[in-house]
Amino acid sequence: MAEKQKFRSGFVAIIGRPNVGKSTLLNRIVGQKIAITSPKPQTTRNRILGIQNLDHAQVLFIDTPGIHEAHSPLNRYMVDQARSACLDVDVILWLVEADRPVDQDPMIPRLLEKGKRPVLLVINKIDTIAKERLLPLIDAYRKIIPFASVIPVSALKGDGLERLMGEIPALLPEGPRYYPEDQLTDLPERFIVAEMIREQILMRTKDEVPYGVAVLVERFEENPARNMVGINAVINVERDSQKGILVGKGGTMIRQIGQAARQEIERLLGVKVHLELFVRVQKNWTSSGRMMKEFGYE
Ligand SMILES: Nc1nc2c(ncn2[C@@H]2O[C@H](COP(=O)(O)OP(=O)(O)OP(=O)(O)O)[C@@H](O)[C@H]2O)c(=O)[nH]1
Ligand SMILES: [Mg+2]
Repeated sequence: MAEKQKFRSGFVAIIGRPNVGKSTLLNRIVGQKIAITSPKPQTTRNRILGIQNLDHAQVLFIDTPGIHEAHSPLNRYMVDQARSACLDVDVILWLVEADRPVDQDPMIPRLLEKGKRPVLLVINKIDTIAKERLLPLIDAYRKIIPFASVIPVSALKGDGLERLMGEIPALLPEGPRYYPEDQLTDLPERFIVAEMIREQILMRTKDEVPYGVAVLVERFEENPARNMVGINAVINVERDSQKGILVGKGGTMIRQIGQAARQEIERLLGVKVHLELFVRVQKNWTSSGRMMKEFGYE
């Protein structure tokens, strides 16, 4: 008679350079949009937990900000989030892009060697390259550090994910189901709402504007009788010029952001949403520890 399969659980960090597709992968795995994504680097600023519930395992994925040379306090905070995530997890997924040469920067390999955890190299965006370019790339990466596995995927299209998912549970320790089976994250709804507003700003602005924005939900009021939620959020920017851009001519930009964000939030919450946005200038907040803390980057 077959022995009953042991239940396994543990943490898996998803790390890599900015923009390689970490958050896209997390959303794919969990099957719901938890983390915002964008074509711009440095989209994710916090650690984001995504829970995958299987019959025989519960895998706790941690999406992290992209690792980069950080100069401002906000950027240092972001990189710290990623670094510390590597220290107390059971498995690390190092995500790289198939359409780029091997990253020669030793920052990530050094971090991985420190962690002493099994590392899976996940080569993402294979939908963008010809198949024959893959093998030389894998060989080149294998020269950097040893990997438990190398798995080519397309987080966008879903290719290779079954293999990736199949390999992870065996690398986790025996353990309990830490979260109820229907829970997909530990993030408060307010946080995800603020992120969805920031995502719309990332999609519509350029240059330094996306990097100078912090969104804070100040009111989140459920009205069950009318089956709706009222939300007030403040978009904090660093400079008057950024406020001008976000408000737009006659308020067109802020209206567009609000409309698009509201639709996303309604999908998330499953109820009608009344969303009001305010733009406020908080001079140079990305350099102020006090203001960063206030905006949730502590
Ligand atoms: N073609 C292609 N594009 C992808 C794939 N995965 C992600 N992308 C795109 O890559 C861009 C960055 O994706 P994100 O998931 O935001 O990347 P990230 O690594 O979380 O970025 P940061 O949070 O800034 O570190 C987005 O435009 C995604 O649509 C993929 O498999 N194929
Ligand atoms: Mg991200």
